[in-house]
Parts: sequence; structure tokens; C-alpha cells
Amino acid sequence: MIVRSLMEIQNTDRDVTGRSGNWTSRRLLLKEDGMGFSLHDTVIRAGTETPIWYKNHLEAVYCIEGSGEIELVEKSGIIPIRPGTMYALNNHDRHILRAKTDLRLVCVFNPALTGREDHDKDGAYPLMEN
Ligand code: 9YT
Repeated sequence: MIVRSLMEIQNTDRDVTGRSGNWTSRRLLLKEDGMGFSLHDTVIRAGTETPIWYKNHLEAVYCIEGSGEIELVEKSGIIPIRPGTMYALNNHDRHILRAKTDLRLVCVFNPALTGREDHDKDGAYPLMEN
């Protein structure tokens, strides 16, 4: 069994801030933990806009704090994000994530991230072999 707290991973390699400065992802479970998915406690900074397109991963996101919205790129529509909202990018949906206040999101990735992944120019993570 794995037991891990947010406090113990803060300021370690599992605590990743994107180059954009828009988000910090605390990676509670990674590929090396052998669960088949990774689990992150992520903060998206207030006032930011982040283009995302996870071509290589499926992601589910559950909002536990804050308010914001998703704008889908290939379909029209704005989806409000508030505590209790879950969204799952089951079609690798390209979108823009806007945070009105700091957003705290619990994120699950399949396949699991390996550790230090950051968004590329399209807002994707590469598929890592180890
Ligand atoms: C919601 C989202 O995808 N935010 C970007 C960071 C990512 N969730 C991560 O690596 O935790």
C-alpha cells in the first residue's frame, strides 16, 4: 500500500510548475508507483488562460476549490468549472482552461505521467517510456 501526503511531496521532484507559470502540479502518484494512472493535486493560478490538448493522454479533472471555465476549441461552448465539477477529456478534447480565482483540481492521467512532464507548444505532454 502507498500512503503519501501533499506536505511530503511539496518542494520535491513531484512538485512541478509549468514553464508558463500558470499551474503547479503536485504528483501524488506516478508511473513508477504502478497504479496504471497518475494522480495530481493541481493549482491553476487566478487570471491565467492555458491552452491544453492532451493528444497522448486521457485526463479526468475534479474541481475542489475555486472558479473558472473551459472553452472547447473545436466545438462552441463554455463550461463553467466550480467545486464539485468533474470533466473527462475522453476525446483528447482541445480546450482553453481559464481560472477566475485560483483553481484546485484533482487530476488523473492515463497513461500515468512519469514525473516532470510539462506542456509542449500545443499544450500536450509527450509519451514517456520510463
Ligand atoms: C487541468 C490541467 O490539465 N492542468 C494542467 C496541469 C496538469 N493537470 C497536471 O500536470 O497536473
